[in-house]
Amino acid sequence: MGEQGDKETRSAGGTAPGSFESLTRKQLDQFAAEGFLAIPSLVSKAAIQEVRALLDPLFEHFDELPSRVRRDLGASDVSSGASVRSAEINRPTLLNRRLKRSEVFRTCQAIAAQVAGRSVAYTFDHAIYKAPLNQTETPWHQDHAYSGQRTPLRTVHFWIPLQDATLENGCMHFVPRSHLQGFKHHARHANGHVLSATHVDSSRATACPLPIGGVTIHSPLTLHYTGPNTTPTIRGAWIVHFGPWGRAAKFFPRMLVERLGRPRRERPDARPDHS
Ligand SMILES: O=C(O)CCC(=O)C(=O)O
Repeated sequence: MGEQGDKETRSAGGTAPGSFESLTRKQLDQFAAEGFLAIPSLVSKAAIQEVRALLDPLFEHFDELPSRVRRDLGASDVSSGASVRSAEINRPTLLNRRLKRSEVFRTCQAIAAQVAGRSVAYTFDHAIYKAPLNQTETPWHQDHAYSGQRTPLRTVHFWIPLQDATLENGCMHFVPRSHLQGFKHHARHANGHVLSATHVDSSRATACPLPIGGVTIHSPLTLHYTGPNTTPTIRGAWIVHFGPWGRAAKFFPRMLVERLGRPRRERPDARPDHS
């Protein structure tokens, strides 16, 4: 994990919510240079448990959620009737608005503003619960592939594990500096909603195991991957994106033209509004 494991953070003083800590200059430089950052202790265990208590009930009733918000990223095809392997809920903040008032959300938004160097607002979130003991990996990809835009939006993406994240249960991996190498071609998985970057040199990848309370941050062009969950317990993660202008950015005339000008097959249907 090398320097990515740098624990140095400093207090931001009285303006911040909860246990907010701001990034150091070194961490900001590291993010800009590498395209990702692992922060081993951003929030308390209690703050993560607050999120888990809001997300768990949604996953307990996964089959009853509207089909447009839930997917099994591990299903081999759309018609598979097998038990869910990698359950994804899109925009759980719409299903439980308390998520946006959580300490974790507010802390990540404050950090995103620091990274972006300006105020930011929510653009997208999803949550993924990988079932115990299954072989579902989340393939290498750039989040930008799901956006439907040609120009990457200047968003900041948080991956927030809901327990310790380990090599065994599917922690995050990144290809350092891949955000500087442009947009890669992605192939669509047979199930219709998972995209996978082709020609990734993962020999340079960095794995980012984290204790509970830690997060990783990456940019829309940073190549990333999570491994299968080989442990006997669920591996949960909440993923939240922030950007300048928030969701309004997608509706700027230039962005609309880009989206609508793209051939239908290139537009995302996997994670609506993923940016
Ligand atoms: O949590 C995971 O397994 C993968 C999440 C991810 O890759 C993403 O949100 O882009």
